[in-house]
Amino acid sequence: MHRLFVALRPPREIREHLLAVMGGVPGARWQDEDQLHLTLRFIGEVDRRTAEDAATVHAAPLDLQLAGCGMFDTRGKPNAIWAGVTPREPLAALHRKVDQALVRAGLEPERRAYLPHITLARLAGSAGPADRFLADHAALTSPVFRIQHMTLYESSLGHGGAIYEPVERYALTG
Ligand code: 3AM
Repeated sequence: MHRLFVALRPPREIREHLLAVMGGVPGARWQDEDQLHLTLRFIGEVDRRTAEDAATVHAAPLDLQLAGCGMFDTRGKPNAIWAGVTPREPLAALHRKVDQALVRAGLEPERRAYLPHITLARLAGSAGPADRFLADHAALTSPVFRIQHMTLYESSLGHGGAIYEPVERYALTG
């Protein structure tokens, strides 16, 4: 099964910084370097042309910074640890642009609140507590990094979890 999403790929030094903080949560499945991304909008199973049209939005480059960590849960059960990214507003604006383009193409609008983040680990039910990790990295930060492209990714399931393959890059040229 192939699913599409639009994301930002953090630069190498930021990926290395994130890889270096990973660890210390028993049973967590930490993301590989290849998997690290900041999702702008999950698209799902649509034809490639529709996704490509939606990703062709006019937007300026973004200057971003890592900002703390958090956790997602489903019905009270933690399922992911993530790194926050700031400033949120330009990311949310880009999310809305891509969302609006998808709606114009006939897709349903995103109904979930958008929280910009980079997933660091997936947690199965058997994973140990992440409180210590979150406390240790509550002040996670980084130098400012510039993002000049959006990437259309295809997600498929491999043996070791999701495989995210970049299929197209779009320049953020303002
Ligand atoms: O960027 P992260 O890792 O937080 O969880 C999926 C992953 O999020 C999410 O899209 C990203 C790339 O797969 N995702 C998967 N299915 C989704 C759905 N139906 C979804 N997001 C929203 N709705």
